[in-house]
Amino acid sequence: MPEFFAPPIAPFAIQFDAQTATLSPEGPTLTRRMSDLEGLFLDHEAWAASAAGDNPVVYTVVSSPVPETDRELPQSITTIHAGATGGELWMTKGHQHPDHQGEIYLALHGRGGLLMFDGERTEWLDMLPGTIGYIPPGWAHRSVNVGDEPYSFLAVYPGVAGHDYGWVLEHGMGLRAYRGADGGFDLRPYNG
Ligand code: PAN
Ligand code: ZN
Repeated sequence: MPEFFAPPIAPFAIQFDAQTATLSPEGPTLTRRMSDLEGLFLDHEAWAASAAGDNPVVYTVVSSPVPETDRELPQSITTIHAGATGGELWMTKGHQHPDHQGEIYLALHGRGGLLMFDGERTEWLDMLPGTIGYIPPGWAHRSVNVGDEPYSFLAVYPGVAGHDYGWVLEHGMGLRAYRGADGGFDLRPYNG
């Protein structure tokens, strides 16, 4: 393991390419396939058929080598492929940060949306290359690819943040995004 993985780490530069959505050096990459997204799409049968079929990669998350520890500021690039399951656009699982930490996203490539839910209020931000989306403390967040090519964004978050995925399974996200007419998309209530 390179020395800079262990805190405290020394200053260093990361080469960042917005077009290819890559970081160098890079840390671990997480790959989420359809089978990893159980309970998230409203159309469970469509999800199950896809997960049991070709089980496509829905998104990947490549991390920088900054550790997820207190006082560090790790970064990652998420790339969500274009697609829909039961009409619902491909998306990340979505999570809440347990101690209500804030986060910023910078859209890099493609067309996306940043859905946020604080348990009562829902917000949707259109994310086009160059858009910074601010996620205030206490807002669960999920990203959606609303286009027909991969959607990539950079995330920067406190290393102490942690990821609570159970919160979204319990509370939902307020809205869901569906493929619409003429290349657009529709936002509908979470439960149908
Ligand atoms: C992002 C997300 C990333 C994947 O780096 O973790 O987009 O989404 P899920 O974690 O919901 O699967 C972030 O918000 N980090 O805090
Ligand atoms: Zn987050």
